[in-house]
Amino acid sequence: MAEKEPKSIDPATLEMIEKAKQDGARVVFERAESTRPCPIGADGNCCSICAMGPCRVALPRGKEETAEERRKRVGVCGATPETISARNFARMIAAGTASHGDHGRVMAKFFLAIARGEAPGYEIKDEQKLLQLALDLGVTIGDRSNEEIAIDIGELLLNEFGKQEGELLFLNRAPLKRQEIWRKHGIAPRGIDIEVAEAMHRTHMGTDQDYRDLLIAGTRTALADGWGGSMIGTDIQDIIFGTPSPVLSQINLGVLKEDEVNIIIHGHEPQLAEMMAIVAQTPEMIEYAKSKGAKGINLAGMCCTANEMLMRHGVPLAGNFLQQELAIVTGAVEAMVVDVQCIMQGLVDTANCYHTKVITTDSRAKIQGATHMGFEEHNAPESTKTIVKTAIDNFVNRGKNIRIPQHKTHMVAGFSHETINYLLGGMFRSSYRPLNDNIINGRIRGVAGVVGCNNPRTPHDVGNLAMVKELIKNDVLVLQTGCMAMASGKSGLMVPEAAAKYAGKGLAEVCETVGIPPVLHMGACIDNTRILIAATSMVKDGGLGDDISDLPAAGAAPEWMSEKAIAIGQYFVGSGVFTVFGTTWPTTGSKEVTDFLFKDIEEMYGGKWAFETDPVKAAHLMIDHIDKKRKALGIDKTGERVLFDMAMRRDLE
Ligand code: BF8
Repeated sequence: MAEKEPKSIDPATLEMIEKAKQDGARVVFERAESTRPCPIGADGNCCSICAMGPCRVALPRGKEETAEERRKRVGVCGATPETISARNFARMIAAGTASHGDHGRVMAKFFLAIARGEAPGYEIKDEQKLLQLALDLGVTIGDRSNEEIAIDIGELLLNEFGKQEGELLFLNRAPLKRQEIWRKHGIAPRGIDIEVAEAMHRTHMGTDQDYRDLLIAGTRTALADGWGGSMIGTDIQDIIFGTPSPVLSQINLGVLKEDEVNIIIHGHEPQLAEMMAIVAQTPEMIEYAKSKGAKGINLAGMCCTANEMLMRHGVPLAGNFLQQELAIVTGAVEAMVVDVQCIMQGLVDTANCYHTKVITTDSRAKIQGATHMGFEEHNAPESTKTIVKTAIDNFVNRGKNIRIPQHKTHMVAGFSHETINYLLGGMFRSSYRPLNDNIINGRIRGVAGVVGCNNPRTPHDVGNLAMVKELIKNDVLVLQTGCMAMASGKSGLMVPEAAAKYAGKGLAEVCETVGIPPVLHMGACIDNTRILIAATSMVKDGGLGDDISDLPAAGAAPEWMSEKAIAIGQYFVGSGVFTVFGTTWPTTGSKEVTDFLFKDIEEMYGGKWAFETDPVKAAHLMIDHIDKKRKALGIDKTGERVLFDMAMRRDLE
């Protein structure tokens, strides 16, 4: 990033970066300046998996090497740059899959606890989705209670983690052709944990030392995330907490309130946040807040826990990943309550400059210097009340140095797969047919998933905004999750009026007719599985080929930073999707590995990676791919609008 380039496109973020400087508080933007990335590690050329190293096998940039020099450019054990690069990449996938998998496992256990009456305060909210899942999994419904059915489902899904043989149950949700591809190439995952464990074993010193083999095993591991751990998480959360439907809310640091107790919930697993939404609004807690001089309690979200709360309850979002410390810099946050993943340790240091309490709640994610208050799901209302009271008690400790940026934007979220189905087709004939028809007739050029994180190595939210605007201007409908969805929300792209303002004519017409924004918020990162299911539904509704790889569709993460993002990208590639990442690429140090991921892999799985730091150019890589797929389907003549009758659709199929 050039020195003078603004660190963010978001005025609230810029305002708080300045305030942090004035207050002497350190935040991620400053740390990113003082700690530059290691160029050898960034390219995937550093091997640190044993004590003979770390071995750095980088070829100095711009240098040509002789065959002899190349032969010698290996680690102490002889590991080649390809092995080292592929091993590092596979380990990123394993870590991402483990994170989503552990989230899914906790949800499966929680679901069982609810069904067995061991988690008072929670219930099964979406009976329809429960019964649909029972049908999908072959669980008997009959005249059994929801709880009895849920116990069978919960046990089946929990078994997916430790399963040693066979295939994951949800693989059969994919198009048949996709399932055949997975089987043919030996990448149908057996169980979730075994794929993660095997990936870690393969990447141990002296085990798998064939880069192609490592990357193939990595793909199987990633599929255990997308069609396993993450999908289990999404489905169970919908059943317990409700499947999202459109909801209006607001986003950015301006949602914090000067005269109320501000509690931020941050992380990924929503069981505590769900209970907090109830407890924080009880008369008892509101009265308690008033007794301390506050007018009420204001709950706001950060990162993916925020997305979960937004999607189901319309709880406002304080911001995305790079804004977590900046919320504290306002001086108005009584408690930052965190669970797991994407929680910066720097929060504690920032909080030390203000009165904010950083409260960890999960036994797997403690932070030195934070207050740990373990959340007990078996005693959820009481344990949540203790946390909320701690936040209220802290209101009296606020200093005078309070500044809440006056920036917040309206957004509509809640576009689950079921909701899109319903909005497009109506309650009695819900389907993706109208979407497919509008793709076939050319009003909509294609569909793009733009997801992922923020990364301080690239200006905050800039890549997302440029890419998404370019896509919708070119009639590409955009589906979003995670921190990129929040970036679009802040920029006003997630309201229906955005269609007329930013979308191309065809996409705008469809959005206006259906009443949806041109950019749809589908949830947290774990909910990227909703995009897999939406893509599968498009295939199944006909007219757009017989596999996900045939769809005029593409994926991107312009500002990614986490290992979870690599796992997600790899499961999209392994599901047949062309996927473009920005900011940095972790295998640049090995041409062979990069070529395999960017070219060869397409012949096997129908999907491949690309890397492009310019978001507009990246958008055009996606559009070119979409056009290529349109041409292959014979629907590339977008000039005239043709109304397809059944016979014509059958011909296309
Ligand atoms: O899982 S998008 S920064 S918050 S990793 Fe993290 Fe990235 Fe945000 Fe959600 Ni996803």
